[in-house]
Formats: sequence, C-alpha cells, structure tokens
Amino acid sequence: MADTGNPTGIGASVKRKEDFRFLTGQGTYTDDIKRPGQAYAYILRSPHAHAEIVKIDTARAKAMPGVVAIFTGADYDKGGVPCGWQIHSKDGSPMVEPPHFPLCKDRVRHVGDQVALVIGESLAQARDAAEAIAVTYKELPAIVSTADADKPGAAQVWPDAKNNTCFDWHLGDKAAVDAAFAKAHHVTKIDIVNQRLAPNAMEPRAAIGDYDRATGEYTLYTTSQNPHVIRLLMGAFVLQIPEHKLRVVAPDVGGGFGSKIFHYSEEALVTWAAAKVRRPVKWTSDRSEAFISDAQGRDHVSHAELALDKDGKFLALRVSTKANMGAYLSTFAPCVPTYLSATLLAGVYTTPAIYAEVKAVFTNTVAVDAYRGAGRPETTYLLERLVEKAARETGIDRVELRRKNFIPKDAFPYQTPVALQYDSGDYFSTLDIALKRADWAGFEARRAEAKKRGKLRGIGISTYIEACGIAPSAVVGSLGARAGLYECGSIRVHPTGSVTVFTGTHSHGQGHETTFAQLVSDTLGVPFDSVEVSHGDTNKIPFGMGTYGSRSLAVGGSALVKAMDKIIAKATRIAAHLMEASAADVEFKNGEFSVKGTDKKVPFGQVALTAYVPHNYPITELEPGLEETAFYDPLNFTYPGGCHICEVEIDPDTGVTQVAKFTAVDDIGRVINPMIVEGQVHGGVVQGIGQALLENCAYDNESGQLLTGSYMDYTMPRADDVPSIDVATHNTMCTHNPLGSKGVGEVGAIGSPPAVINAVLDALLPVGVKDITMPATPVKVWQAIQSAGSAK
Ligand code: MCN
Repeated sequence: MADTGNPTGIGASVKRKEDFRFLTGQGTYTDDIKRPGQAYAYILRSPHAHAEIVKIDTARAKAMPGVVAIFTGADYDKGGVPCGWQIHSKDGSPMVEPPHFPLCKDRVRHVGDQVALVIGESLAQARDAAEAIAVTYKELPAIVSTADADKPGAAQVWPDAKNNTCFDWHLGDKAAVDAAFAKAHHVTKIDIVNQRLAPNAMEPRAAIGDYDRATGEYTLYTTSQNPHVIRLLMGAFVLQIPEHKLRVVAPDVGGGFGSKIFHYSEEALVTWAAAKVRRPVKWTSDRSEAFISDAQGRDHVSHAELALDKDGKFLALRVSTKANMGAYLSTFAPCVPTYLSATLLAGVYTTPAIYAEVKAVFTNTVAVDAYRGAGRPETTYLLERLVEKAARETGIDRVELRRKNFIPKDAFPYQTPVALQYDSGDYFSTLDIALKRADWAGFEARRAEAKKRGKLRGIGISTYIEACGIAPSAVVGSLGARAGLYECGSIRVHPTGSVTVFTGTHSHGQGHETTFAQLVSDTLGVPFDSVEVSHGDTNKIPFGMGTYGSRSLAVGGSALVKAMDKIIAKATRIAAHLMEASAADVEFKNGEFSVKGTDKKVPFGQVALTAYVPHNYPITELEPGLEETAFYDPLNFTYPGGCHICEVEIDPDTGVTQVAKFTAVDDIGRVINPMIVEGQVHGGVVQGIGQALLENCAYDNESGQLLTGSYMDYTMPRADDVPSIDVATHNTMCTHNPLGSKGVGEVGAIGSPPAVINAVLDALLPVGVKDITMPATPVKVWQAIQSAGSAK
C-alpha cells in the first residue's frame, strides 16, 4: 500500500463526504425514525441510590389518558443483560456477575436504576403517567466511593460480592519485582485518582423496538457502535430471539466515545415491549437521563511505586488499582482496568519487571465501562505522573529520564513483561519533534515573562504508547472475551464499475464513509464518488464487531483490503481472458489490467461489466458477478505512540488555568486521510484537557446522589478552554496488517491528561504545590496555592 499522489486516494485530505448530509440537517438519527403506529416509552427511574422496592402501585397511572401499557419488574419475563467478559481472580475464582434485569425486581442499586416502563401515545402522556406511579421504597445505606467500597462496614451492593469485590486480579512477576525493589537505589511512590467521567456524546441514546406479527421478525433501531454485537447479546441471552428473526439497525449516530458500544437494557425493553403492545415503541434519552443511565468512564484509584538504579534506569514497577464497576457489570467493564490497562504498564520504557494488582468493586453508582481510551488513559496518566515525580526526586532532567528508559528503535518487536509485544515505534524521534515544535528550549523565557505579569507558567510532557486495533481473537479469547474481535468487509462491484462497500465497523463521527471510500477507490482505481460505504444494518452486512478501540481502519480496513485482493484475483482472470493472455502475465495497476511487456490493457470498469456478462468468459471456470467478502482477524494489536507537550498559565489569584499551547506528535502508521486524523487528535486532546481541568462525575458520599447531573455542574470544555492544537505525525509502519496503519481515534485522549497535569504542577512548583488531583479546577488550584503558602 503506497501513497499514490491521487487527490482522493490514500494520503489525501479529502473533505468528509458524509458531512453534506449532517451539515444540511439531512442525517437520519434514531430519533428521526418514525415507525407507523409508534408509541413512546418513558422509564421511571429510581430516585434513591440503594433501596428495597416495597410496593409499586400503577393503578392510577394506568387510568391516565394516552397510556398504552405500564410494565414493572414483575411483568418482565426474559433474561438479564449479560457481560461480555469473564475475569478470574488471583485464586482462580470467576468474577461475581450479578443479574441485570432491564426492570428492577425488588431492589434499586443506583440513582437512575430502572423501575417501570411506561408506554404512551405521546411522550408527554407517558411521562405524566410515570409521575403518577406510586413506589414505596425502603431506603438502604449506599456506597459510592471507589476507595472505601471494600472496607469493613461499607454497604453491600450484592449479596454474592463479599466486600463488594467483583474480582481481585493480578498480572506480572511479583517475585522479580520484589527482588528488583530490594536492590533499588531510589523508589518513587505515588497515589493516583483517575476520576469518573460522563461520556456526553452529542446525540443522546435512543432505541425503537418494532415487531412484525406476520413474519415474527423484530427490528431494533438503536444508537449503537456495534449493531451485530447488540443482536448477538440481546437475541441469544436477553430475549432469546433467533438471530435471523432479529434485525438491528444503527443509523446515523451522533458520537459515542465508547458509551454506545454496550448492550443497554433500554434496547431490550423496547424490543420486548413492542411485541407485548403490538406497536413500535420508541425511547429517547434526554440529557439529564443520560447522566444517570449511560455507562460512565474511568474511576480508578491506584498506588504505584517505581524502583530506579543510581543512573535513573527503571528497575521495576508495582501498581495496585481499585476500579469501580458501578452497580452492574456493563458489557466490557471487567477488561478495562485489567487487559486494557495493566498490560500497558511498560509504556514506552524498558522496565524489566512489572507487577499489577486490580481489585474491581461494586458501588451504588451508574455502571462504568470503556470511555475513549478505555484503560490506556488511566495507565498513561499513572505512568507519566510517576516518571515526572521520579525525575523531580532524583534530580534527573525529566526529558533525559524518559530518554534513558525508552525502548530503543532497534529493539522491535519488543516483548514487555506484561504480555504485549510491540511491533514498531520510534519514541526518540516523536519526542525530539515534539520538543522542537513546542519550543521546549525557549520555555524558561516564557515562564519569566509570565512571572512579570503575575502569572505562573508551566510546561508538561507525556510520552505514551497504547494498544488498539482491537483485537486478535486468539489473544482476547484466552483472556476472557466471549467473542472474537475480527472484522468483516464486503466489496460489491456493480456491472457499471461503481462499488458498494459493506463494513462491520460503524462510523459515528470518524469519517469512515470518506476514508474507506479513499482506500477502495485508490486500490481498485475507481472514482472516489463511485464508492459508497454501507454500515450499521445487520440485514445488509456480514457479521461485524463494530467500532471501538480504534480498530476500524486497522482491522475493518484490513478486511476490505483482503476482500479487494479477492476481487482483483478474480478480475485478473477475467482480464486475462479478455486480453487472451495467461493470468500469470497480467498485472493490475492504477485501475488497469495489462499484459506485462505489451501494450495490451483493459480498464477495471470493462472487467466489471464482463463479470456480469458471463457469455464473454469461460463460465465453467468462473462464477458470474464481482462481489467478495473477507474476514480479517489481526495478528496483534497496533501500537500508536507519541509525545504530547502542554504549556499552561495559571492566575494565582483565581486559580484559573489556561492552556496556552498544546503540541501532539503521534505515530499512527500509514495515514489514509491527514485531515480526518488531525480532527481525531483534536477531539481526543480536547477530551483530555476536559478530564485534566474540568470534568468530574461527583456523587454524594452519604446519599449516593449524582451531584453533577447537568451541564450546570458537569463542566464540558468549551472553545475558550482550548488553544489551537499543533498536530504532527511521525509514523512507523504497523508490521502485521496489510495497510501498515495504526489507530488514531483515542491517542489524543490518552496522551494529553498527564501532559496537562504535569504542566499544572510545573507551574505550581515555585509556589510549593507538589500534587493535585484531576480535574484541576480553579477552586482546587487556588486552595492548593493557599495551603502551600500557609505551610511555608
Ligand atoms: N485513520 C487514518 N489513518 C490512520 C488511522 C485512522 O486516516 N493511520 C482514519 C480512519 O480511516 C477513520 C478515523 O481516522 O476514518 C479513525 O480511525 P481509527 O483510529 O481506526 O478509529 P475508529 O474508526 O475505530 O474509531 C474509534 C475511535 C474511538 S475508540 C473513539 S472512543 C472515538 C473515536 O474513534 N469516538 C469518536 N473518534 C471519535 N470521533 C467522533 N467524532 N465521535 C466519536 O464518538
């Protein structure tokens, strides 16, 4: 795969073709879909974090105008929503997997838990009726704190999960780590909180269930990142509908950031209810509801220790993490703090011995699962804060300490002590380029100038690696995944030479309709506008695993390459027949088949037409048509890496931090569309700045109420919180997929939070502040300055 210089081909910044329909209001989102006879669902949710349901009286509500039906946990007669992963504890015991019924049976376990489904002729009527349902609760003590969940006396969320422990897992060589610590010259210790975040996709979740009595077929329209996985989980485990009778359609989806990967109980409820009331049933979340029902992200509390020798070489790393699962196990939740997190603890460093312990705990909070980066931001933040602290404690320059410990360029493939084998990377170059672009050398002059204005200026760095392109099925299967993570791709070449591409990935902001069209048009030599990308409908596409873990190009794109290889192989035989040559002598280049060493050639379009006119070639040897499907199962993850540098300025009088400059230099392998890549990095960095400075899901420790349930309290980054971000790439090719591409969708959110916080701490060092937790809000920064001042 080479960049061809084609203006719409691989490597070109083609404008996104899907944007025309989005920008002109012509997208079709789930809430835009109106099924004939559609009724509207409203879900009555628990106002308590933990309570017994003593009684539910629906009589008055049922008599209200426009009420079609009301269902409670007693009416629901199908299965619970399953988890997609199994994790075993250190002692070999399986994780505790509590039941998760779409409507609570006898107890609510978080604010927002689902108590009743009200279906009305209109949403307003359903909502009014829900307000008339009388629920008698017996309130119970609640636990929301990650750190305290397993402590004696904490409220118990599930009877089977002793001390609220879901699993207690470990990875690495403890004896080797202990031995290395015993001979360490210096040990740096750090306590890290990676706070809980709300994903906040622009389009709230929505789902429509439809049931056709004539055929017995169900259709679910839903805001999903992976419709086939939803079909599998919902069909096989929850509602027990055979897959051929269940269609799942994820139409245009307005962002997900991971939160729409999971199978949610609302999807099962509307589908189940549609058959009960014999009408399509639509549910659309509002923003307040999203805060108490969308799976949230992060929420880890860790202690880490790094052992160094006298020259600053890392000898060993020891990490102990508590991860909050919330009240229920969401689809991928158990693998986030374990296989997506602890396996990355080597980072970009040669640390020879690593040991990690992860305890997952249940609390009376919304379920926690993958959110952009899922596990890798947590690990990167921990490592880069720890390395920074080690530099300060040892007096070794922070850039030099990193360089001293980088995995050298010639050490690839590099086997880490925590399972992963990195295929390629060049951490020295990404660091050097970033230092230059950020003008690291000129920083002290900028600090001095800011000081004159009464401002505290700081600069911070983070050098990171992540594992994406999820995932090699053999690897994840052995680690507890309950499905393979390959991807499918189908290429349908029409008789006139235009192409429809079917992919099992799902685009909800990533621009696949453009980048996949670039890939296919460039490879087959057909015009960019003649390629249409279709995704998101289980009745149209072969079985696909969806979009998350920055997998779509590396895995989904590779499936398309495999399918195109098959197309080209067949077309070559047809072209050989047309040119009366042997297929072995025919080559395909720039959309043309030619006979080597002659001027004989036929264009791709003519071959496509011939494929559908079988009397033109030996039908006994070749089937008519030109359509191929391939499944691609990656051999390894892809390992994007890079260096992010942030410069901040803090007003000591108000504690307000302004990000003055941000530089991101990432290694993402072969790039299909530099403009889309830049946008992906921008988006991720903005989310990282949001986590570092602004965002936090805060729960009241006593009542378990979510205190940040609206944008008045949950602070999203806005345009004036973000500087113009300088993005560059320095790419080494992925060695095991046909494109050489690595993922880009999450790198911004992974590399940026530690760069920002390291910059904040660098700015605060002169006033004596040594630590701060995310988000470094103005009040927190101001208080830290005051207490450091009074401690002097
Ligand atoms: N790309 C490229 N060259 C590369 C890598 C990627 O041109 N070397 C292009 C791809 O073709 C694709 C885009 O960049 O158009 C992102 O590709 P990839 O890294 O494969 O990531 P995915 O498409 O699998 O997207 C998932 C990723 C994740 S995990 C989250 S979370 C996330 C993200 O994408 N959520 C997003 N970006 C998002 N962007 C938007 N607007 N909305 C979200 O919800």
